[in-house]
Formats: sequence, C-alpha cells, structure tokens
Amino acid sequence: MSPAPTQVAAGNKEVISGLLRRFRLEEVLNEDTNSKTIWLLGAIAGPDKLANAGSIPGETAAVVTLERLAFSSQDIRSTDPMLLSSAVLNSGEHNDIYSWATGTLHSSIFKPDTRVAIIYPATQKHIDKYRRQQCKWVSETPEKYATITRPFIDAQPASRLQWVYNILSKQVESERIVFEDADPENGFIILPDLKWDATNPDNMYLVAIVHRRDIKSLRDLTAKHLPLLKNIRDNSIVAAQAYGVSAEQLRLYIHYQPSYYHFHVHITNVNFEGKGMLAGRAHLLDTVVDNIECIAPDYYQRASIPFTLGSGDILWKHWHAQSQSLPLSE
Ligand code: M7G
Repeated sequence: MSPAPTQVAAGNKEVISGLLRRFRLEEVLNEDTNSKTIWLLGAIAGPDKLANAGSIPGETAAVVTLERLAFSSQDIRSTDPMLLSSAVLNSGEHNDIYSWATGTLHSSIFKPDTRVAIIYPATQKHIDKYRRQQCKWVSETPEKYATITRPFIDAQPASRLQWVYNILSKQVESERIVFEDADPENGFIILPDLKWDATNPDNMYLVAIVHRRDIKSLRDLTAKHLPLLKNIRDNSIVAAQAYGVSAEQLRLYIHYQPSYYHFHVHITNVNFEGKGMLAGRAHLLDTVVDNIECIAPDYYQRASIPFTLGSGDILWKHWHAQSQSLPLSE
C-alpha cells in the first residue's frame, strides 16, 4: 500500500512549514478555552491538486489545529531558575494578598509552546468533525446497528484508513513505535497518538493499532478476541513505562463511535482529561473484557449501546433520516 501523495512525513518540518505558509484562513471551526485549542478551516494552494474539497480552483481544503502546550512540572523543576524573573507582564491587578497578571515567560523551556496539526487535503467529514456542532444522543439496538450503522461503516472508503495502513506497514511514524507484537491475529503496534507531542508524561496519549483488519469496531468484539484485548492491556503497561507512566496511571478505552473503523485502543495517562473520554463515547477496555468474559461472549452483538454524534456527522444524518422515515439527503 503506497503512502498518500500528500502524506507529511513525521518530523518533516520543511513540508509542514510550507503548508502553513500557504494556508489561507477561511473560518474558525471551533475553539476550546479549556484545552486551549483552536481549529481553523482554510485553503492551501497547490502544487497538490488531489482533492476537490476546496472552494477555489487550485486550492484545497485544510484543517489546522493549534494547541497551547501544557506546562511540564518536570521541566520547570529541572531548568531555568530565572523563569519567573524573566516574565514580561502587560497587565496586572493586586488586591490584598491576591495578585494576577498576564504576560510572557521568556524561557527556553516554553519552546515549543504550540502543537500544530494539519489535515490536508481535508474531506467534508474532517471539516464536520472539527466544526462546532450540537451533540445528539442515540441509543443503538442491535437491529438499528444492522440497518443503520453497519451499512454506514461498510460504505466508508478504504482511503480513510490509509494512515493506519501506513503505520502498520512502517511506511510512516516507524521511529515512533514504542511496542510491537507482529502476530497477525493478536498483534498490534503502540505509538504516540498524533494528539500528543510525546514529551510531557502527564498528558501521555498513545494508541494501540491492531494488525488484523477485520474488526471494525466494539460491535465486532467476541470471546475469540479476548487474547488480543488482554495482550493490548498487558503491553500497554510495558509501552507506558517507556514514558515513566506506571500501570495505575493508565486509562485504556475504546471509542464507539470511533472516527476510524479499524480496531484501536486509546492509552492515556489517567490525569489527562479530554472530550474523547466522555460517557457516550469511551468504553473502558477492562469493562469490555469483563463484559465478554463474565457476562456473555456475544455481549457486544446483543447489547444496546448509546452514543453521541455531532449534528453535522454523516452517521447522524442517517439516523435522523431513518427516525423521520425520510430519504437521506447528504
Ligand atoms: P478514534 O476513536 O477513531 O477517533 O481514534 P477520534 O480521532 O475522534 O478520537 C483515532 C485515534 O487515532 C485518535 O486519537 C487520533 O488522534 C489518532 N490518529 C489519527 N491519525 C490520522 C493519526 C496518525 O496519522 N498518526 C497517529 N499516531 N495517530 C493518529
């Protein structure tokens, strides 16, 4: 499987800088003051003219994520005794024993201070994913899964998983792999998620991607997958140790619905909090194993599973059309 032609190789600063220079902002899709993140929609002019999502000929849609990086207590302790005295303040208040100000800390430990992610070319599905939208609650019975969700999953273009196959075939990010079990049935690769810059263990975020391609989601899991699930659980502990994160600091979970229908497990520091672990999306790996092992081997084929979808999500449009008995208009 060859890499996507516009794939940005890990660490390829020149390619990323070039994309950022050519980025022309069209819309702020969303912002989150808690995670200090902003999502931008824009267009990037050629030379790549691969997708047709752009509004202007010769330009192609791109989604840029800018995230302020967290302070690292380790770095603060280990470097720069001048950190606070270097602060340049541009406003400040003082009241009795309370003082507060905004300003800039001129210290080498805050470089880099921003994480940039680019999706280019971005499809309409990517744009919808990052655009601020209303949440919709869905309760999926096995019957609804069979008639609405499964046909939607089966209709996903294989190209959406190109990044996964690139990782599994070691064409990209191979130097970032922290653990691999190459067994085709029970094996997987663990590497830092693109959401994490692989520096601060406090917000460690790894992802385990299985080698086998036949598990689309949580719904496909049965007793025959227990060795795989337990293998991921055991070796997540090994992988996290590489970042100084111990077993009792780990939160392992599976998204339903995921964005990508190739089975993977999220491995995060339990101190890290994000939208991805909200009820209605995250299913703890331990609970999944327990449900299959102790309750029923076909638990996930028989259970009703509630989840949330964004109102712009194409899957939500399928659900909505069904509930209204309307033809689907995309
Ligand atoms: P998900 O549950 O399918 O969807 O998880 P989500 O993105 O809505 O959480 C897929 C996970 O894979 C996410 O945590 C992504 O950040 C991560 N991911 C996505 N891509 C395209 C890449 C990639 O190219 N490299 C790495 N390392 N992680 C990725």
